[in-house]
Amino acid sequence: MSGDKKVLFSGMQATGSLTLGNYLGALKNWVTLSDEYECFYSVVDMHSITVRQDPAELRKRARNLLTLYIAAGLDPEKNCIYYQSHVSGHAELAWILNCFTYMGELNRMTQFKDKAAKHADNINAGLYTYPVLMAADILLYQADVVPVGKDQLQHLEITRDIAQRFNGIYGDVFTIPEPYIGKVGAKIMSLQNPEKKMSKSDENPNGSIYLMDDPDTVIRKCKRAVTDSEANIAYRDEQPGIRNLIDIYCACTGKTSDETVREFEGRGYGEFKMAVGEAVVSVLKPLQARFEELSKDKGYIDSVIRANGEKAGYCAMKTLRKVHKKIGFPERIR
Ligand code: ATP
Ligand code: LTN
Repeated sequence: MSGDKKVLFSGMQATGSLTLGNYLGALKNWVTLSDEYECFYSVVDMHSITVRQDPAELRKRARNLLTLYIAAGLDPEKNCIYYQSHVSGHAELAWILNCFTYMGELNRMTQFKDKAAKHADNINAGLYTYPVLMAADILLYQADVVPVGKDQLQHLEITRDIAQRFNGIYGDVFTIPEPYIGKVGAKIMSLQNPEKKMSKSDENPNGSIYLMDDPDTVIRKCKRAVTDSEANIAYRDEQPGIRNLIDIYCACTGKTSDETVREFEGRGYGEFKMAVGEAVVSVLKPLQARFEELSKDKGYIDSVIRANGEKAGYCAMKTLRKVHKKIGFPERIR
């Protein structure tokens, strides 16, 4: 936003415990991209309250998530790691963009339909306009690129539509963002149902590997992963369970699916599952150690929160001022 580098924005909700899917599909790519772009990584706590949260729990999870961003390798000196709720510009821009979004567009959002079905007793307006807040997050920082898992593509598409509509009326105000989908790990599936994505809100804890799971739990979950009766380790649609395990193995080891299939040719599922479990443990162990260490350093985390919150607020104001002017809000008298 300020230098020559292109801008990257992404965020994660502070709901539930992060899964291996969140790590391989999102966080890991964030780290890879962080040198190339000027990055904003937000803990999107305002998105979390679209479903009911326990306040103490939300606060704790938000802090853990912010700490985890750093533990995963994001340097808070180089990347703006902050809480969405600390920058009021998100809510302000979201309101404005609400007035440039059609109900017809929001009605098509599959995440809304899924979550409305799951929380039938609390289908609130925030849940419905969630994609507009997400658009505001991205457009506020004039992001060029937004790394997300495949499930978020529809929200990126609506963000682009809203930005183009706004620009069409007022001239070039917003950068039109592009999604960035990683090559491996873009959609990690549940270990118990390989047709369903691994999710932190899954009721069955055996379907997801959590980033804080201990090695025994990881190995046990991998061993119990649902596969098939083909007794053949191949990367194909007809064997979604095995394909998912290959994806996980590749994302953890950096190997390709062809290499993996060759490596395990003629070997049994039990042996392969064990190798997948070990590969996952080797990724999670250093991450957990770093997280523990950082969690103890309250002063350091607080300083990151303060400095980066201010930086994000400053960048957000720049865009907001431009937007206010374009839409005809009266100038502030200083
Ligand atoms: P929930 O199921 O509670 O809605 P979630 O696990 O889908 O949560 P989000 O906070 O919505 O998590 O997602 C954070 C990021 O992780 C997003 O970029 C999302 O695309 C990515 N992601 C989530 N689940 C997976 C998955 N199974 N595979 C790959 N990427 C994922
Ligand atoms: N909707 C996303 C989280 C999210 C996000 C964003 C991701 C909110 N704002 C901006 C990328 C950019 C989710 O549920 N995973």
